[in-house]
Amino acid sequence: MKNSADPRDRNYIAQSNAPLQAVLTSEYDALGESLQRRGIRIDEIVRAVSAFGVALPSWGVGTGGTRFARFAGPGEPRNVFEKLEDCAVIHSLTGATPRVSLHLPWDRTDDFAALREKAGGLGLGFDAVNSNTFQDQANQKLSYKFGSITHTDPAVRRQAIEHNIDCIRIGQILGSKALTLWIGDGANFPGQQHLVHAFERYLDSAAEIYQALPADWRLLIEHKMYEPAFYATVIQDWGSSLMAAQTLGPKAFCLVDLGHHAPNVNIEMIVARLVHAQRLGGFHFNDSKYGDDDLDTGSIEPYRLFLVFNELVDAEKRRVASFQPAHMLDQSHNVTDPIESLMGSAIELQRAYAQALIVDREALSGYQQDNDALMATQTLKRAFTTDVEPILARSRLEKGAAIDPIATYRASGYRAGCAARRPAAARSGSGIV
Ligand code: RM4
Ligand code: MN
Ligand code: MN
Repeated sequence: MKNSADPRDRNYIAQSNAPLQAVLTSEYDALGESLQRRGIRIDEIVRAVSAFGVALPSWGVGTGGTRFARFAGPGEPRNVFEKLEDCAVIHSLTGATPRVSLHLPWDRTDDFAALREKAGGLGLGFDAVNSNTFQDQANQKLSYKFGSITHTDPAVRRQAIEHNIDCIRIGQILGSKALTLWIGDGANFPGQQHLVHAFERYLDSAAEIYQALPADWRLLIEHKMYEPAFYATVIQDWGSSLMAAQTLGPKAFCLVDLGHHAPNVNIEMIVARLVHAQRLGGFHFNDSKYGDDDLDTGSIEPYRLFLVFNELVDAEKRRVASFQPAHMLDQSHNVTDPIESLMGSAIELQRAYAQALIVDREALSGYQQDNDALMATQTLKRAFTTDVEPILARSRLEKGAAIDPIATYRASGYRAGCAARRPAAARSGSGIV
């Protein structure tokens, strides 16, 4: 195929889809018949999947790094405008990523109104804005080395609070409706920090940020078990997060980053608890094997992802009050083309969602009632092992997106074009981005 097409061009996508359509139709029809026998209407699942969207992390379109090194990829975006262009490619090809979540000050520009306009022109909107008080920026007055909004020095706390309020103001220009608050504050040594007082300082500072929220905004409190603090992190678990949300008020919610728990923790159960408390505010999707928190969604534990979605669909069907969790990706791509990883991840989320939608919930609840553990678990497995790819592909086709997004992207030659257009800028050699 030609190697210099615009992957966002509808005609190019349609041309790429053409040879794949006959096979898709026959696979879709076969799946439709099989689901029909299970009492499920395939077009309803397609409709629900089509309505599902996940926000892209602006920091995810650049190549990530580890503490050891960062191996830059060709044609990386050099500023937030170029990041949006890559995000638009992902959305055009998958139809699944209509919004972008910005990280400040990484995405700072002197014209946020222009940025909003640029996004609108690319068919993108903005999800939650993320503040950053886990690094020092050039020309920053006070250091966050020993913490930010929980620092022992009130002047550092003030600076970090003001930064968060600034993020809200920027978010308002962009049309965001939430601020995600993740802090790296904590201790590396027993005794380093007064564990109770640090949490109290968090509550006081977060209350000031909360006060600055517009009426229709949410504060999303993100917990993380460890890193950069290795002994005790101030908001290290969903218990601390929930306590903070409940203390702050009705606009405060908990954000679950899938990679921020101890190994083997039952994340779907945390989700269920937060649903019960009506404080599940959103997700940072990714996957993790050991202590990492930024691998591609569904790449390690797809069944766990499905079980999380099983709880979400359950809550959706029960019409739980104020249940509208934000879906966002939070990944770092060290060895893949970030555009490909993000497309694959968005599709994995849709897959888990579709699988959760075809769970026979009536049967499941009967088995639960009768304590039939085996049949209950098989009911979930039956949905999980159903190949729903034709549903996902059909949804993309109907939206004018690509039946095979990664192949269509590769054939377009977009990355090589970026490499030519975007000569590498000097960047730091380590860290997450
Ligand atoms: C943290 C956390 C935050 C993200 C930073 C970059 O581990 O997941 O959500 O903003 O990384
Ligand atoms: Mn996160
Ligand atoms: Mn993380």
